[in-house]
Parts: sequence; structure tokens; C-alpha cells
Amino acid sequence: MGGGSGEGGVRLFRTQTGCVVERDGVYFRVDGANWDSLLASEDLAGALGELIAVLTPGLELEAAEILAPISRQEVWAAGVTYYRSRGARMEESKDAGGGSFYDRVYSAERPELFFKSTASRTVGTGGVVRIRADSKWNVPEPELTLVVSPGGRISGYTIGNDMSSRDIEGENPLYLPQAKVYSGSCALGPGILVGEEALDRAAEIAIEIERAGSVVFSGRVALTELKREPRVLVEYLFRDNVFPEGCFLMTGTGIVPDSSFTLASGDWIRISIEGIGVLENLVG
Ligand code: DO4
Ligand code: MG
Repeated sequence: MGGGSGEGGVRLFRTQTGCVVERDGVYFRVDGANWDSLLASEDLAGALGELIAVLTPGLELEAAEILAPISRQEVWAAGVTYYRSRGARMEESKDAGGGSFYDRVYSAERPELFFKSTASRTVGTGGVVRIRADSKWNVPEPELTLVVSPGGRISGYTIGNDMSSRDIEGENPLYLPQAKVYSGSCALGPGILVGEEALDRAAEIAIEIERAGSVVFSGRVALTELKREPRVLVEYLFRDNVFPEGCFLMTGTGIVPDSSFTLASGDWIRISIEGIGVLENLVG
């Protein structure tokens, strides 16, 4: 199977034929389970444990069957949470006078949080992410992404790609929503690693971009470089906001290619985090 990581732990997948749970490399199809109801659970690990206790294992799951793990949830994102992101934003916006905003937000108590996506703009593993037609400088942003319950609990983790138009963002920080939110600007997947404690906080995020059979960019960063605690990011997001079906919160990028790099149509982007799996997308 292409979707799971085959490692220990429980992973939940949204597929063309319903919800599938993987536990220690064994797959269970959870007939009749509703994705939004599962993500609204305040104890996702417990709910899945009860469901699979009465199911027979032995299912095969093809990577092509896997859908983006999102239905009615909103996707939000944190920014400038790694030192590398702070430096890259200051550099790209220096002519617009935006440099000091990024420096200040990196060390401020309140994090940068912005609305990123809905299901209609989001693709899963194997899907096609897009470059804006009016942009010439584009990068993927590989990000650990929190799956959060309506009560603000971290139910699990997935991989996110916060596709970004650096020329639009760099021209003026007020253009951020246009640089970040457009059709095909977000990828999530492959599935959800269930449980707040399930993630090895010493794990790394790795990315590889392949063009015409050659790797044109690769990078990795340890999650220990993330400046802010995931729980604190969630706490700020939930201040005066309600998420009846839960939500996703991208935690920011620690990998930014050099200024000479831009994505091209036909590139393959592969982002991996140990324990969660690999999110693979074609640039359309
Ligand atoms: O402030 C601009 C966006 C930052 C961002 O998306 C990131 O750091 O990942
Ligand atoms: Mg980002």
C-alpha cells in the first residue's frame, strides 16, 4: 500500500470508498463512519479504537484510492515560526519595507495566523497543486499540520503543503491572502497520524522536488526547530473562533529554497514526516 508509513501507531485515511484505519500496518475499513463526525470527536483515538475492535482486518488500500483528509474543516496556517522563514520573508519583502514586520512577528508573543484553505482548494496525495497564473516566483511550503477537534484538542497530525507565490507576498505583505489562497494552493495528506502523543517531536520534515527525472531541490528540518508550541498556536486560533467540525492548522515552514528557485509545471513535490507518511503532488 502506498498511503501508510507502515510504522507503529494509528493512521486514519479518507478514501473513495469511505474511512480506513491502519494500525501497525494492518488496515480496517470503517463502513458507515462519517468523516466530519470523526473529526468532531474529542477523543479520536478512543473512537477509532472502539470501531476497529469489532472489525475484521485484512484490507488492501491502494494509494490512488486516498482522498485529501478534509471535508467541512477549514485550513488555517501559522507563519514565520522557523528562523529560516523569518529570513526568507525579510529578504523577499525588503524593497516593500515589509522586512521588519516578519522580524517582529517572529519574536512577538502573538503568532501570525492566517486563513489558508477549504476542501475545494485542497488536494490529497497524488493530486495536482497549482501555481497562480499571475505569479512568477512560487514555492511549496512543507509543514507539519495539526488536526484539531472542536474543543481545541490536537487529535492528530498530517502533512501540509502551503503553496505560496513569493513575488506577490514580497511585493506587499498586505497581498498575503492572494499569495496563499487560490485554487489548488493547498495539499494535505496522505492520512492522519492519530493522537497528540503519537508524533516523535524529534522527527524531521523532508522535501524533494523532481523535475524531468532529476532532483532540483531537497531539504530537511527537525521539528525541534519549530519556535512555537503547537498547543499555543491552537490556543490563539481558538480565541473567539468556533470550528464545529474541527480544523487543520499548518505550523509554518522551516524549509525555503534559495531565491533563484521557482516551481515549474510538471514538477513533483514529495514531502515526508516520519510516522505520518509521504505527501506527493504534481504541479499543474
Ligand atoms: O508571513 C508569511 C507567510 C509565512 C508562512 O507561510 C510560513 O512561515 O510558513
Ligand atoms: Mg507557510
